[in-house]
Amino acid sequence: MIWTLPHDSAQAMQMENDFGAHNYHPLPVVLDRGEGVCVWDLEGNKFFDFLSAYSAVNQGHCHPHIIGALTEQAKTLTLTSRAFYNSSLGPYEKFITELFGYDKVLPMNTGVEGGETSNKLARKWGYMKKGIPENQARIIFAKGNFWGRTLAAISSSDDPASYTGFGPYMPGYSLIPYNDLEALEAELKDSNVCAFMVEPIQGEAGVVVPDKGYLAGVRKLCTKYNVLFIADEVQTGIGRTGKLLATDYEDARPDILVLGKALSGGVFPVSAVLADDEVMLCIGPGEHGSTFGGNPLACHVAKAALEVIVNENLADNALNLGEQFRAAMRDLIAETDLVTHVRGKGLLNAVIINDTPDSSTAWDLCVALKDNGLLAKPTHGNIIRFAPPLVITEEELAACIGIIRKTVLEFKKG
Ligand code: IF1
Repeated sequence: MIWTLPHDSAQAMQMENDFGAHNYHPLPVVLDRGEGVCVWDLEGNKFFDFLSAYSAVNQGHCHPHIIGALTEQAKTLTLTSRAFYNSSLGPYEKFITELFGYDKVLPMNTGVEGGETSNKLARKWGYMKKGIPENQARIIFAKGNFWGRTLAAISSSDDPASYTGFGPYMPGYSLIPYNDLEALEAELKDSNVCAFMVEPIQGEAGVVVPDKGYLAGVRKLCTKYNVLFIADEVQTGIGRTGKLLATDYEDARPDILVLGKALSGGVFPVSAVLADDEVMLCIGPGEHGSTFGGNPLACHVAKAALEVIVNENLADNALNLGEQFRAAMRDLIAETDLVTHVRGKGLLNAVIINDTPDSSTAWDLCVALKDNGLLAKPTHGNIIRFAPPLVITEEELAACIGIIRKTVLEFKKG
């Protein structure tokens, strides 16, 4: 077999089409290099990255502190499996549990494995500590949720594009409307409910921000009915929404915290589930894990990625520049009927396009943005998510706002 370097973007796209599964519909651009807020395609064209690999690259592409940790550890020891101890895992576990304020962490790799782990922990806690009859444990989710592509994750989805054709589905899962405390309380009265899993802001649903007080209300109701509050902060965590965690905005400390994506700065698949002993010790030796979970390389990468967030005050930067971005979008809304609404927190924002969800307008606008040097992608039809790396400067943001304004004001619907 031969490694054929594509000589241009057209050939690279053709190769993906010929030899890769067709499980995505990417924007027609072939990225070849990244640094900070910017990426370059094979022809050397430069783009501002306003997707950040779905909030996995909060620290900016190829951050030197993270790459340094990666390369150093890669030359030392990458993977031992958990059949043995390793000299990196304990220090990392101490570091991350102290940073987020939990007794313990269970290290995994992808965000969805973190979600699966949180569901196993909740069920086990339900049987061992809440006295739920065997195999009767229920977990409640919010409509519009997205926590990955596994059979359990799609079993909790109400998006036909996620679950159609993949049944039968995981039993013991129920859905309620997002941002609805009455609907939540009605479900929690069932003593077989062991957990409520929710995103503090729904990312894939289109950056849906709940009412102020919703998360505190979830916390209060879960405490009242002895149900575990699982916060899926895979996309909203690690500084993205202007605080270290989106649940930090309210008195809403989760019983189980799920992290992923920017936990590694987009350098390596790293996820983590944090909980206190009352929950975490319900899983004993040999009951859960993964080959790569807690590997030395991931420990060093994640520690460096978290150091960047804290030492460079990236949550504060997200808070401040997010305000500037939404203010600029509100000004733009006043000048055109193409854009009707902007919403978000920190640097997790979305703009609503004035067209039907099944129209191609949002997609066409993203292609036009690409042609003008900014990468973004629609989520659910007429909503465009704008989420740059948190290292973006005021000057870079101003330039990007200029590109978005120019593109929107010049855009002619197809
Ligand atoms: C794809 C979406 C975003 C997530 C939340 C868990 C996970 C995700 C809140 C699972 C992953 C990714 C998956 C990726 C695209 C992206 C995505 F469009 F699919 F829905 F961000 F909104 N919780 N989201 O957002 O983490 O297993 O992927 O590491 O599937 O194309 P993962």
